[in-house]
This record gives sequence, C-alpha cells and structure tokens, in this order.
Amino acid sequence: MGSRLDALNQWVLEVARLTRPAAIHWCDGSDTENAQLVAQMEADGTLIRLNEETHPNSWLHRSHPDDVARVEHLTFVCTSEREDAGPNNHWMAPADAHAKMDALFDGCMRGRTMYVIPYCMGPIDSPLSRCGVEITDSPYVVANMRVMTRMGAAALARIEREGSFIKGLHSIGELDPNRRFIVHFPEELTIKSFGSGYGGNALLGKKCHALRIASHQARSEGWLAEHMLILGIENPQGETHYIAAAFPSACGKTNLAMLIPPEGYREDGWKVWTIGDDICWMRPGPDGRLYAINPEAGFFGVAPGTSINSNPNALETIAHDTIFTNVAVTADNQPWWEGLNHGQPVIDWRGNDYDFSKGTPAAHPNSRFTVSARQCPSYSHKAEDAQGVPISAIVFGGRRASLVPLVFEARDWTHGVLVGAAMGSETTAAATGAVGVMRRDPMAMKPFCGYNFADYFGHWLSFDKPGAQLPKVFHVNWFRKGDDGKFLWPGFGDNLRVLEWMIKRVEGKAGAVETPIGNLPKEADLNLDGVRLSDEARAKLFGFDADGWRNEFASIGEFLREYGPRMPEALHAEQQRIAGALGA
Ligand code: TSX
Ligand code: MN
Repeated sequence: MGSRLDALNQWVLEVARLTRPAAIHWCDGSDTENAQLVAQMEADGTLIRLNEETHPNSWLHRSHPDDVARVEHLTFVCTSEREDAGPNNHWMAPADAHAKMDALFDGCMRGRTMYVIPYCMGPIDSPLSRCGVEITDSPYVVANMRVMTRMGAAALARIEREGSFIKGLHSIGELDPNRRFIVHFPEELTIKSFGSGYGGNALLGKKCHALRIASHQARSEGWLAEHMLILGIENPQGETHYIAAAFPSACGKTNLAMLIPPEGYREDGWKVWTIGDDICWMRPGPDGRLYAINPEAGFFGVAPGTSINSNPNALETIAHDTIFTNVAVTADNQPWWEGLNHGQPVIDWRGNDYDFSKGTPAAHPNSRFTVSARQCPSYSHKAEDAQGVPISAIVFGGRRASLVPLVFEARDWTHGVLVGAAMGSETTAAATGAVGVMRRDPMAMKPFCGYNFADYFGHWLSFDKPGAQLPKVFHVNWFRKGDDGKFLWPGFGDNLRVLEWMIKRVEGKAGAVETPIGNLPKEADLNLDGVRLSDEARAKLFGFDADGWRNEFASIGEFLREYGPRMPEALHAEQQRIAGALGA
C-alpha cells in the first residue's frame, strides 16, 4: 500500500476493465519468459524458424499485408490547443480522441493475453533515460520491445523509484486499416495505438515515446529528443569524437552509423564506433557541452539494400538471434531481400511462391530486422555509459541530385538551426507518387516532432546561451549527381573523409572557404587519397552555385512563412541575411 506502483497497478486494472483480456502477463524480460513466448509464437505460426545452421535462433514474421509501415495520415498529436501541435501534425481534441480510441479498445482483448511491458529508454542507470509501460495484446510486440528497449524487472524497479512513466496502450485490433489510429497525448504522457502490429505503430517505445512524446517533454525540461544516429570516430591518437546526424528516410542512416573506414584509414588506426542508428537524446552537461544517449537497445533496420558491400557490420549483426519481418526466404530457408547480393528467393514476403517474372520485389521494401545492438561488431561500450557521450558535431543531410555540395559548415548555431529547419530530400522508389521531388523534412523530424515546428525551432535556438559549448553544425549530401545522372561521390566508407574534415574543423585544424551558405572545404582540405573524381565531380561537390542558392533561399523563406507568427524572428533574420549575401 502507498507504493509508487499504485498508479501503474490502477492503470493496468483500468485498461483490463476496458479491454477484457483473458489473462494478464507482467513481462519480466527474462530469457525463460522470452523462450516461452517464442515457443508459443512458433506453435501458432506468428514466428517461423529460419535456417538454424546459417541463422541460429532467428525468426521470420509475416505481418498482415495491409500492415507494413507507419501510417502518418492516421497519426495524431492531441494537445489541448490545436496550435500547439502545429501544421506539422494531425490534431484531434484530447477528449474526442480518448472517446474514439476507448470505443475501439472496448472489449478488444477478449480471449487474448494482455502483456504489461515495463521498459526503460536509455541505459537503466542514466539520468538521461526515461521509462514507460506498454500494454499490448501482441506477443510479437513483446519480443521486439525486449530487443529494442531495456525491458522487464530493472525498468519496473526504476519506475517504482521514480513514480512516473509514459503510458502506452496498444492493441492489434482486427488489423483493419479503417480502424487504425496512432494517437499521442503529450500533456498526459500517454499514447494509444490501435489496429496495427507493425514497427513504429506498435513498438511504442520507439517513435511514439522516444520521439513524439519525448520531444514534447524535452522542450519543457531543456533537452533534445532527435531523429539522429550517433557514432564515435577514433583517430590514430586514440581520441574519439562523437557525431549526431539526422537524415530523412532512404539516405543510409544505419549504414553511416556502422561505417567501416577505407583501407588506408584502417591502416592508420582510424576506428568508427556505433552508438545508435535512429534516435538521440541529448542535454547540456556541467561543462556546457551536449551529452547524448541512444534511448534504444537495438536496431529495427530496413533489410533491403543491406549487403556485404553497403554494410558489412549490419550483416554480421543479424547473422543470429534476429527477428526478420516481411523478408523473402531462399530454398534452404535463409532470409533474403533485394540488394543482399547472395542467394535466390523462392518464397516472397507474403508467403507465396516467388514469381520472378512479375518484376515485383520478393521482400517488402519496408521489411525489417530487429536485433540487439550488442551484436554489432562496431558497438561502442560508451553506448551504455550513464553520462552519455559529448557531441562534437551535428550533421544534417539529404538526398539532393543537384545544387547542394558534398559538405558545408554552418557559421554559427543560429545558422545551423536554419540549415536543419530547411533540410530536404528527394523522394525515392514510389512509396508515394513522384520520384525525385524535393520534400522539406526539418531535422528529419517531420513525422516525429510532437509539437509545433515553429516552437521546436525556437527550442533549438534557445540552447545558444552563455556557458554553452555547442557542437558545430554541418550539412552533407552523399547523393549529388553529374549531368549523366550518375552519383559523383563514392559514399559509404569514403564518407569518413568528410567526417574527418568536420572533426578537424572542430579542432581548428582544417581549412575552409567562407561563402554565403556556409564554410566549404577546398578540395585540398579533404583527404582524397585514392579517390578518383572527375573535374565535373570536383566542381559540383566542392563548388557553390549562387544563382541556384538564390532560388533555394527564396523557397526557404516561403517555407518559414508557412508557420506564421510563431516562427522565431531569428530564423527569418538568418534567412534574410543569407538571401541578402547571395544578392537580390
Ligand atoms: O547508405 C548510403 N550511404 C551512406 C553510407 C555510409 N547509401 C545507400 C543509400 C540507400 C539507403 C548510398 N548510396 C551512399 C552513402 O553514402 N551513396 C550512395 C550513392 C552511390 C550508390 C552506388 C555507388 C556509389 C554511390 N556505387 C559505386 O560507386 C560503385
Ligand atoms: Mn527513423
């Protein structure tokens, strides 16, 4: 009695009264519990065992074919004031949203087990970490949350100690796309998700908690919850700098997080360490620097395109103890996807015989692996450090075939915030409509910021204050194309050449040319030993086109004005300063 778990127990009972489960299971996160759940899912076909010789203890899950991705149009942020959610979110009044969701949840777990998942986002002993409890009727969600978070007894103990947690209620419902909603109540630290069993819709610790709810919490508590990878770069002297980087989808975030240095760099003693591939929580430390943790404990990575060439570390990570979702399988029951460069699919992601002649992919383009970060060869022990890692540079990036050079440095923090706010990427493979259309995706947070973007930019600007030792901000573009439509930069491991320049800039050891859009390296400022670049490539990767940028800045000005009077004046002023420097 009087325990700090009373609030949790009461909420669990309340949810059970609404959803009417046949049983309630409190997840302790133990190996025994996991083995029982996996056995049950193997028995009912939720999980299919993969080739035990080549992929020990690995499983295939096939989701409902209409339930294969996040659903932005069905995702809502329910603040009491509509303007607090902003034009970047779908909004519903909280009371209406609760009524709508509770009607869906009414009796939805009849005959099913309700799982109570206590979890911690971030190292269990870190002051930067935050806890939550997800209630779900999906054992697949439990198995994934166990990999992606610190789940179970230790998290429950922390919740008991702190007395506060994020409430996440989830049911797969009937997996009916017409009865599917992902709803957030940032002011109540509550999430309700119905009708999907997939990824970000269902693993509520990830996008719903660690980004949408956390971004809202971070604003009021003075920190940042960002859609960023975190990596460490160790130089031959043994010093490690940490970088956080935000990219829209299809830019290779996981590949960058697990980068393997080019051969010459490896020989010289350079190493790259992985902290995280998707989410970064950071806050100012006592020395004024930003300290970051990865709130996740695993990778929920896109399978297609992952190969021995693009990401050998990922391939090694997923060689055992991995859950694959919606991949194809080979004749000998190995997982397969487009771009694997190995083996042949015989059964597609839906479980049908694969018909090569139809030209459709065998694996779903959004098929995934769920795997513990500890299995990654480049995983950094610093990822478990309660203090987090100090961030030396923040990198924004996008996929831009034209205009945007390989890399530039923002002149100061305010400029850096504008660079992040104005970031955009060209669409790839027909997920939605046209290919190659530029979409702005500020800080890669468009689907994930739990409040008004104008207020979010204001929050970013607020970190620039006396005593702050802020990271330098950069923008990169690995995807610049030549007139022949071919990529001009080799990318992948060679991106370390660009990261090295950034670190040397931070240390005051590398040169740059000042331009109106920021500081660009001269070719000689980058180590390009062994990289062959045409004259066109050199001109486009390291040059700056004033006419093109004048148009870009006119478009950025329009974009800022779309957010109306809440947009911070400092960003308008920064846009105008640069537009002015580019000439009218
Ligand atoms: O992930 C990528 N990165 C970051 C790697 C650390 N990709 C794959 C994007 C799809 C998710 C890239 N694709 C990168 C990149 O830097 N660059 C490119 C474009 C590219 C594609 C193929 C080649 C070169 C560049 N091939 C050859 O040069 C042989
Ligand atoms: Mn992501």
